[in-house]
Amino acid sequence: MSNKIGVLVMSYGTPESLDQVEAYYTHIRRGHPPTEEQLKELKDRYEAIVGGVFPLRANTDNQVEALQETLNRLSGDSGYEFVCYQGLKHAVPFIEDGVDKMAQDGIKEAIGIVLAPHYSVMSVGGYIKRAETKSSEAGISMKFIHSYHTHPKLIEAFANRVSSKLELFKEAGAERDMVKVLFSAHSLPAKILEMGDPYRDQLLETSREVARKAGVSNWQFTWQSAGRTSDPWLGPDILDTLHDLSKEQVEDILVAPVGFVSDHLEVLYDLDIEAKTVAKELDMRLERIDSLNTDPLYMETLGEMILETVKNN
Ligand code: FEC
Repeated sequence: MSNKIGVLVMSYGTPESLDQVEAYYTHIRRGHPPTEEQLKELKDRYEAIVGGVFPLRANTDNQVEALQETLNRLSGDSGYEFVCYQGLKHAVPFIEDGVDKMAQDGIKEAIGIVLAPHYSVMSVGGYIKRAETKSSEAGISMKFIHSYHTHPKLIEAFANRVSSKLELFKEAGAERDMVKVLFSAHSLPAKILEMGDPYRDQLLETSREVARKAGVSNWQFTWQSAGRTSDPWLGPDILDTLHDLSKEQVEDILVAPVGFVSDHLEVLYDLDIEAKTVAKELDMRLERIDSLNTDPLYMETLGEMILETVKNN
């Protein structure tokens, strides 16, 4: 008889339509509605990327489906059957809805994983806290994966993407070593460093390993997508980094947003529109590596982390 394990696959979440942006933004702001101006600015960004379509929703659906297939393939005849449930941080189905669904299906044992490789108490920690509270109420025994930022298959997937985009620069006549590879991730309030949070160090480890695997020596790390609040956020921001690099006569930039695993607003707007515009003004060429989405190496990273957690318990 197979032993059924629930997998709560957690991701950021996105609205389904422009008229849901206000509720979504209010949720991100912990119940404080945005001003008219903030709301308009966010809607404009969504409209700019794909005319009101929200790519993160389909990407998360596809990742959850691909992970379930990968897990059941990798687990072979181990006697485990994995069933994946989606739980989103800021949109339906919320994390709590995913846990409820597991309970309705009679799941007693589960694993929680977030579609973000690096741990911060303010990011992955927040997902886990909500899932932990709800699963203990529902009588489900749930274990969590906190990070997987140096998994060899994750590093390989990012390194493959860096190498293939560097080839494009080469074809266009730029020497490989002259292209500055900028690893990036979502900024967080700078106070996390005083709290001894591992987020920044984990991101630097991923960047170092991807650079090593892709044979890149000309790289640096930069932050992106800082929130619009009065607290200081981790920097330098990518737009400032571009200005600094331009002063150093750098002409070719490849951005590798290793803190993200999907195509969504922070990649399609903040990098593909905003950063590209600044680079153009500075007379630089800026390209971005493709997002992982359902890359089999990424799915196997998640699958192997989950199987290891199940087997170690
Ligand atoms: O495509 C989409 O619809 C969603 C794109 C999206 C992703 C994402 C990932 C992360 N965030 C993280 C931290 C914060 C903090 C705040 C914050 C605010 C926003 C806003 C939007 C937004 N985030 Fe996000 N984030 C995405 C979208 N994020 C929209 C609100 C407007 C703005 O500031 O741009 C500040 C909250 C506050 O005001 O208190 C903090 C982190 C990640 C990466 C890890 C993860 O995926 O969970 C960290 C995707």
